Formats: sequence, structure tokens, C-alpha cells
Amino acid sequence: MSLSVSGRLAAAAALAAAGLLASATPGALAAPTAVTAAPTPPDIPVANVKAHLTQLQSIAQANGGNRAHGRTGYKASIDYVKAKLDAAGFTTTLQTFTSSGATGYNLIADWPGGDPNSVLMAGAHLDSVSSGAGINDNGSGSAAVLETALAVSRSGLTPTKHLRFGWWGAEELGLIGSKYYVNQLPTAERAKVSGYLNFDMIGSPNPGYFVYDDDPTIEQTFKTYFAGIGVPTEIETEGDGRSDHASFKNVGIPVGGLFTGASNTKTSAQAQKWGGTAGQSFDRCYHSSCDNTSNINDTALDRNSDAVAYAIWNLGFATPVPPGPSFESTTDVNIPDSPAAAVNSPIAVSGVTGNAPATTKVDVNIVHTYRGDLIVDLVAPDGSVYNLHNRSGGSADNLVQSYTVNASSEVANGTWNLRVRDAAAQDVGYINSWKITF
Ligand code: DTR
Ligand code: CA
Ligand code: ZN
Ligand code: ZN
Repeated sequence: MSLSVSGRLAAAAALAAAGLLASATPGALAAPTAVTAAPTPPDIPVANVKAHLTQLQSIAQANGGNRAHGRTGYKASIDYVKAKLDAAGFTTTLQTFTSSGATGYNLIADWPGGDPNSVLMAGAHLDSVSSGAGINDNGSGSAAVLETALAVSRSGLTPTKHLRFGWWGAEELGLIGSKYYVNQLPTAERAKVSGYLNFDMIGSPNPGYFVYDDDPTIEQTFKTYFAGIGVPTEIETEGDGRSDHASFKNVGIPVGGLFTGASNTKTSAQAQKWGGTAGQSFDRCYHSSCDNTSNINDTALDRNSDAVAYAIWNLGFATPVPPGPSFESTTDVNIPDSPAAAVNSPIAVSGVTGNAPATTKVDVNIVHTYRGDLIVDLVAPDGSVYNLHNRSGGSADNLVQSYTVNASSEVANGTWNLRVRDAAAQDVGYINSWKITF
């Protein structure tokens, strides 16, 4: 069916009103330059965090003494955390996987709102080893992240970034749950994660105050928090790759986190600056049956819980890395009815160094009745074809859509084409405009 001129103008006006979203192209976590100043982070009541630990202890006691992967105590732990988050307005997702012949669970909680192209994540593994309740390892990190998420809800926070929280299964078996999560995450979705904050053992009874030395912005955020409360920190050295942040780091996501120590021994110099007992391990109950609610230093748990909130509030309000350069064509290009050949709308790109990013964004604005007729491709300067739309959408009119394309193998400069072919008779239209953002 052909569009009358007035119909086209009306349709074009409607489309123009639809507007085109410019994506934020997240890169390594940029130093926070907040558009709106972040509200003051809340104090996280350590009593609330300890109440979660008491619940996790009770769960262990009611389920054979542990909360390990594949055991009933782990699923009961997941159910406890999920119920709190559902009641607080989070969008929760239970992700299942299989490891060592048992079903594992990851819990993901999204706080509605924020820029979907700039996601700040925080997480902790919720499983224990089979020898005990796992209250410091890692009820402490799980409870602190949970209470911070609940504080986000209580405050009705509206950060510029989208906040996502994760509780991972089977970390003790080898980071299984977090590896599964990132492996399942499409490349384009990974690119949107501006940072992942990991909290594994943050209430050790003979605590140290260690900050992961990974992403510099995240590291500095934590150091600034601890400097503000007069607590010296050290770089975490007990082992890169020994917790869930490694799963995220391995796919190129900026990471950071906090740690109060496990089986390593506190030195005299450390006891001088932090208190506690030199010559004793930071957590004598690491991976043991005595890792229960008595195996927590309240001051360390309190300080680290407040540090979680400080990081979420400050990094969550950082302005996403501004989108890269974009190029647009607003030239109308008619799309002849099937069985005509495809038409092209060219954009000449220049002045962009290097290759296009994995998160190259293509905004398409096509006026056409029955969009199910259309095949739409992005054609790179070297002729590589990236299909954007292939006859989906049925009888609905017009195609106003943003696509993220991994064009990282393409040199950015050159002539890019939006190629459109009408593959079914009786409906026609035109390319109203399209834009490519690097
Ligand atoms: N692998 C963690 C404990 C652990 C040991 N070293 C580090 C360093 C950084 C974070 C955590 C850890 C566990 O047993 O769950
Ligand atoms: Ca507190
Ligand atoms: Zn452990
Ligand atoms: Zn742990």
C-alpha cells in the first residue's frame, strides 16, 4: 500500500516525535563527574546487616549445618534474599545452572530506572562451603549488598546509572555461578556494565582493610571512603582471581571490591594500624564449622557495609561516559516495492581513529507500512554485512529502532550504508533517517 504525501508527513512527524536515543558508550569506568550531585550516602545500620546474618545462620542450622551449593541450605538462602528484594520493589531474576550434578542458583536484582546503557553492578557469593554456615564467607558480603539494596529502595534513589545486584552460587566450587552469569550475558549487554563491585569476606574477626587494585576509579572510591573515616587501607594481595570479580574482569568489565582477610596472618605492622592480633590469621574459621555469627567483627562489618553504600551512591551518579562521535543521514530514500533491488543510504565517516567499538550504535528511522516486509542491513566500508532487521514485526508500521552492533573488526572511517530491501509486495515506504554512533 502506498502512503499519501499527507500520510507520510503525519507518519514522519509521529516518528520524529518518537525521537532517537543516543547511547552512552560505556568504556572503562570514567572518573565520576556527576551531572547531578550524588545525594549523601546513607549509613547502613550494622544491626540490619547482622539480622540478615542471624537469618542465614538459622537457615544453615535448619538445613544440615551449611548453605553449600546443591544443598537445601543454599536454596533457602536464595529464597530469603529474594523475598526481601521482591518486597522492596526490585525486579528479581533467578538464574539456574548445573554444577557437579546439582542445580545452582544466581539471583539478579535490578533497581528500575537509570540509564540502561550504563549499568553499575554489585555482588557477593551466597554459597558457603559444606563444613559450616559461611557467615563471614560469605554471609558478610551477601548481607551488606542486600542491606545496601534495601537502602536504595528505602531512599527511593534515582541514580543516573541503572543499578543491578547479584548473589552468586557455587563460588566455592570455582566461581561457577558468576562465570555462568557473564557467559550468558550477550556481548552488547556486557559492554553496558560500567563496573562490578565484589564483596567476599568483609567482616573477618581479626580484620584487615583491603581494597582490590583493579579499576582505578573504583579503587579510589573505596580509598576515599576509608580515608574519610580515618581507616588506612592496603591493596588486596591474597590472590587475584580468587573471587567472583575475576569472572567479570575476564570479560573486560571494570572491577573492584573489598576484603577483610582469610587465612593469611596479620603482621605486627598491620596490627599496629588496624588493631587486632598479630601473628593470627584474619579469619581463623575460614572454611571451617566455626564460621558462624560469632565469627564476625562488627566494626569491620559496619565500615565495609557503609563503604558498599558509599560506592553505589557515588559511582551510581557518575555521568556515563559520553557517547562517541556520531554521524547521521536525514536524506529520504524511497524503498521500492518487492521485487525491486535493495536501496542504500550512505554515510561518509571521517575523523574517527581506529576501529568501531563493540557497542557501535545504529539508530534507524524508516517510514513503511507493514514493517514485516523489510530486510535491513548495516554495511561496513569494507562490505561486511550486519543484519539489523529480517522481516520481523508483521503488519505493524514503521521501524524506529536502536541496534547495538559489535563492529570492532571494522575500521570506523569510510562509507557505511544502511541497506534496505522490501521483500514482500503491496507496501512501500522510505528511509527517513539513520545514525551511527561509535
Ligand atoms: N576465595 C574466597 C576467599 C578469598 C581468598 N582470597 C581472596 C581475595 C579476594 C576476595 C576473596 C578471597 C572464598 O573462599 O570464597
Ligand atoms: Ca553503618
Ligand atoms: Zn570461601
Ligand atoms: Zn568467599
